Amino acid sequence: MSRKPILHYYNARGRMESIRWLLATVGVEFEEKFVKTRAELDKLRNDGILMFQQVPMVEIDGMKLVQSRAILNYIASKHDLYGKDIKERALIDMYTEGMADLGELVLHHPYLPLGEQQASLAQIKDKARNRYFPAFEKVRGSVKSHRQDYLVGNRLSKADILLVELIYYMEELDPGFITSFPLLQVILSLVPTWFPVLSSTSNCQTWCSSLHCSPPSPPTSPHIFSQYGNWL
Ligand SMILES: N[C@@H](CCC(=O)N[C@@H](CS)C(=O)NCC(=O)O)C(=O)O
Repeated sequence: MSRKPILHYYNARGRMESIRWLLATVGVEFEEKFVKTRAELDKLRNDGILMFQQVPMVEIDGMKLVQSRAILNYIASKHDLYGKDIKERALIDMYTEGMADLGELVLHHPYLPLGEQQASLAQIKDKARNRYFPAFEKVRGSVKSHRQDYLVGNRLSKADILLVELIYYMEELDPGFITSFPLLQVILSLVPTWFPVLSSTSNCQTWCSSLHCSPPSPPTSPHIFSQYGNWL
């Protein structure tokens, strides 16, 4: 039996959270080793296991993978969340790169000096409302006319999962945000049907507790990045 993946990152969402979402969705249990101090990060670096001296790092299938997108792609390929052919894969990449562009703004927002946060929040809301989510709503509209429940093709892909993650972040930053995008709002109600792992209560608890936010309801806890100060 293969070992559980081990996730090395801060006790925060950050660049690891999407990886947690994919693993949790496909029902793969994982261990977390939180990097709690600068000295712990330096130790990982000095041990030579962080190729670019950065986390996330995931020990999986005998590899020590870094670069969050490479890790996501590996998990998506392994668990059939990456489309049925290269055209579907191109669409999945195109959509998830858009999500990542918006996600970068969301990721950096809590680290900004307080004086810059208001402008950053306004920029995030503007780009989400006027650039990224209208585009995803349009995709959703076109697939809905084909009576499909997924962004790409006729099966769940990492694009669906990462979109749901992003919706939760936007709801946290801009409560009620998703009501402006009714077709995307429907996706939230479909989440339990996508994830059979959610159908039993115990699995649901495992799934939810393995994530820093708690689907299927939007997260409400304060953002935990703040406790890591400026050594990240
Ligand atoms: N492109 C990398 C970026 C990784 C990254 O920026 N990691 C940060 C934490 S979120 C880090 O390790 N920063 C310390 C450093 O760059 O020295 C990825 O997506 O994994």
